[in-house]
Amino acid sequence: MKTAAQLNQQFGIAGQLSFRDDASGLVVAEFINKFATASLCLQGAHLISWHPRSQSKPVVWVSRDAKMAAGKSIRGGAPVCWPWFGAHASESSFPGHGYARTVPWSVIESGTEPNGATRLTLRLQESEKTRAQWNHDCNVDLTVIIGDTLRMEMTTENTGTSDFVIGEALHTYLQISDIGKVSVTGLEGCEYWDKVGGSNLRKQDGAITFNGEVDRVYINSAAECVIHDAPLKRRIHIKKSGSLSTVVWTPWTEKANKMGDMGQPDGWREMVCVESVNAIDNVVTVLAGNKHTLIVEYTATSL
Ligand code: TA6
Repeated sequence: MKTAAQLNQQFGIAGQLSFRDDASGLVVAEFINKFATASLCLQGAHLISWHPRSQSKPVVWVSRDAKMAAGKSIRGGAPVCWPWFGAHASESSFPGHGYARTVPWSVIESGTEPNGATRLTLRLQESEKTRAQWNHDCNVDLTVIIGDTLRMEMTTENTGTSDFVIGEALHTYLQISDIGKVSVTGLEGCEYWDKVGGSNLRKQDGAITFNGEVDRVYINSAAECVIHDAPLKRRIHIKKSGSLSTVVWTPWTEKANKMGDMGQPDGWREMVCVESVNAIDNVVTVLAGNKHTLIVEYTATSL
């Protein structure tokens, strides 16, 4: 693993992108430009925060109780779920949502976009540990572009000689005023697996509103979603490609209290997850020698 000093020398961009050694022992990339500020932990290529200058509050939520530690996922931000989503199909001892978010990633490129946004690309570092859970020849890269829009591109390249199937997600936590005062549109009429109280296939009727735990995997939809947040006088647009599932999740009180890191006592009320996913009916077969890319763009607009 490179030190922050080595990364600054090779990939730092004066006045835009720097790397620091966090007290946790992890390395964090700090972004600052005319559009926004953001931070990203190299472990898991985990975007922790994104705050466009046009917005009074950050758009990506991170728990005030979030802990950073080697091998542990961070509560909030945009966790990378890969190479499976949810529980492993057969190995209960394997981590939920895959291992990508808790292993080291290395920086492979940085740069400035023509409009002044800041770009960083990282690659998952394979190890005996990852191979023990996923024994396929592949590269997994994540590119983040920090601007007035946050763009994230996750590419899986099958460098082997046999096809393989992945489940994946950018499991992003969005900052809102209060879960009881927002709605999510874009998924009207869409079928979803309702994970609350089992797993039942249902159809979305109208906008999504929240008055209890919601944990839904919407399937066969490439739709753009919008979070409508009147108290914060904003909408958050979530536009994706290469993804046919969308997960909408709030733990509500009981689950949040059990999790213990959602920002006691009610930090969970200030976030909703709208995740760009390929899961269940929409897992992806990556043919030998081919690539698959999931792209999502987040934009906040003021009302
Ligand atoms: O995406 C929703 C979900 O699968 C929920 O069921 C809940 O488990 C959430 O992810 C958080 O998972 P994590 O492993 O980050 O605690």
